[in-house]
Amino acid sequence: MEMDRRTLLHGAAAVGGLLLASRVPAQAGVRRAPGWIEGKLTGAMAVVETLVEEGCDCVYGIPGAQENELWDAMKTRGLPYLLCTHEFSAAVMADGYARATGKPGVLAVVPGPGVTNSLTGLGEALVDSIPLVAIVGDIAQGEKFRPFQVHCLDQVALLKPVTKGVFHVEEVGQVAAAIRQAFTLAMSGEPGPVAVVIPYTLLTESHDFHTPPAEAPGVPFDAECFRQALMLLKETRFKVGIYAGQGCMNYSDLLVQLAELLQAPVATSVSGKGCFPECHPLSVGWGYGSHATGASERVFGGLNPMGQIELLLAIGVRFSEVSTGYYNMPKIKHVIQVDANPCNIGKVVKVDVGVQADAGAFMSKCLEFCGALKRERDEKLLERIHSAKADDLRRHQKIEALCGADPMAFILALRRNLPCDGMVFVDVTISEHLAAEAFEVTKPRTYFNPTDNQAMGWSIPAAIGAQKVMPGRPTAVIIGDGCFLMSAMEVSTAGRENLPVKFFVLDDQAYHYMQRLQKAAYLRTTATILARLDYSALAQGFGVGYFEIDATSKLDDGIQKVLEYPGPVLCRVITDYRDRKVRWIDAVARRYTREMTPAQTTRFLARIGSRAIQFQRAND
Ligand SMILES: Cc1ncc(C[n+]2csc(CCOP(=O)(O)OP(=O)(O)O)c2C)c(N)n1
Ligand SMILES: [Mg+2]
Repeated sequence: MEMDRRTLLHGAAAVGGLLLASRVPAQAGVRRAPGWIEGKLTGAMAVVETLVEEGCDCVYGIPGAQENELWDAMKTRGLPYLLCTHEFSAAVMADGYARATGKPGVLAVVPGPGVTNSLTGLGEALVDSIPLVAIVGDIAQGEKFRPFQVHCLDQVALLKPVTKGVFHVEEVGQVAAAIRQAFTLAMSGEPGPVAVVIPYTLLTESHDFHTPPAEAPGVPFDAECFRQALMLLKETRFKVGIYAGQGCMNYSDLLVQLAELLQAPVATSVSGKGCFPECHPLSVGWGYGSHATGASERVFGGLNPMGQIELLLAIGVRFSEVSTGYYNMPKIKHVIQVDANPCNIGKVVKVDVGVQADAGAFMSKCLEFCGALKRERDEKLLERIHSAKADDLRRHQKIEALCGADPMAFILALRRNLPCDGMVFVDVTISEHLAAEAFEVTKPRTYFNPTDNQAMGWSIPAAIGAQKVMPGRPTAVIIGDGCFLMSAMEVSTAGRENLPVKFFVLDDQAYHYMQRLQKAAYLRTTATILARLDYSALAQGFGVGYFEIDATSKLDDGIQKVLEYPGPVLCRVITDYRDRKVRWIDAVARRYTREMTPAQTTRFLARIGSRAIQFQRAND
């Protein structure tokens, strides 16, 4: 039976030595040690004390009758919080916080609509392996239960499919331990979201707490498989290439050392962008294959047989649909896959050796064998990467827009003007694929994209969530006008709090992404035209600054002005996609077409044929 994503993550949690409990046992033990939650506290105070002990810097969400006690306790204790406009944003702000800091993000929502609104954001975190702790105030349960309470949905059942696990607290004495276990589970093995559901009546009850610190989350190290991997890596006759993902995000230095030791070109997944500096002479940028950068295709195989990699070392990376352009990567003779979650290993690509290990532990161990692994500096390889990257840049620099701004020119201009430690949040616009190719990322945790759930509207709350705890870090959003319409109200939060996020809206009055997919398959577009918005009036309404860029030639100047503006800014970038080639779309279309059955192909060709001869094609 095919395992679903949640089952896979459970696998990781169980292997990490932590068993998921549906009922949290009361804790007892030694007193007064650091990290303990001690003393007579209400349930709400115990939640807050535990959050403080776990290093939480901000709670995102919206209060309600079932959680007011908690919000009041946060205020009393001085735990920072951020009120958002919708619980989708609460989950996504916590997600942005987690991606930017590396720590679990925390959201607090009411049951019923609070929970259902948050599900899309939690789902994004689940499939993108982002650690979150969702605190849900439930309706009264147990002796206090009454029929037909407001928000009386089954919160636990709703949360289960979009989390690694749900803890349902049944007694006030379990509260602190439940929050602790949630943090541990969120971070153990492959990270992910965890929910703690607390009936609101427990938040006002008191208890004498003696809750110990939780065990640090860990990942087992498979020493035997490491030995086998080492043997393969020592085979200098195989040209080796590294494919690195989000699992490497904390270990950029180790990855650089390992790549230089092995003289291996490095490609990353989309969510791995930044774990290896893309300005490094061994970097080929994002992905490997015809959907990704031209440099990766030339160096990893496909176009140039001389460049063919024979041994792929995949570290902390899954071969997901988006990053691989619908599983479009070239086949590589030998593969070593290293992952914290053993269930991810060999799932998409057949591997010679799979090593369950934390990426950092694996790379550190490899570096202990530097004498045996060292390869000669490969001038030819470095030259090939250099010239392939120069070719890519020349292609990117070609302006295709006739009116308005060229989207690729915008991406290059934003990169030129945003400092390298600035954070950029890229939404589900077709430009996400242009940015993945051309937005050069040199530092970890500076480039963010909702990769595997592709939740439109994600970038606005994610950027606000990160900016809230990273004052002084320049923060930009790249969002299409369609995605903007999904979460635009959240711009008012940036306005209210004066969080200086710069929202660049690529306005083409259409779902261009869908138009590209539809035109290729149907020779016409359906349901893709958007409203003409008055962005200036919106900015005024949200209480943020406003700028407009209407030509490619005005990009640098316009972006500089936006970045220099002291507060949040809505910037409309009038965008002309024209027929700019998007390698990802073309590769996915080719791959998809190859997989059609003969009957599907016949139907497809007949439809295309009949529509091609229509004088006027009805769009939208
Ligand atoms: C919540 C959600 N609904 C629908 C989709 C499908 N979808 C992906 S991209 C897209 C259109 C994006 O349009 P826009 O934001 O204007 O970006 P553009 O490509 O025009 O730059 C749609 C409808 C999705 N990914 N997520
Ligand atoms: Mg659009």
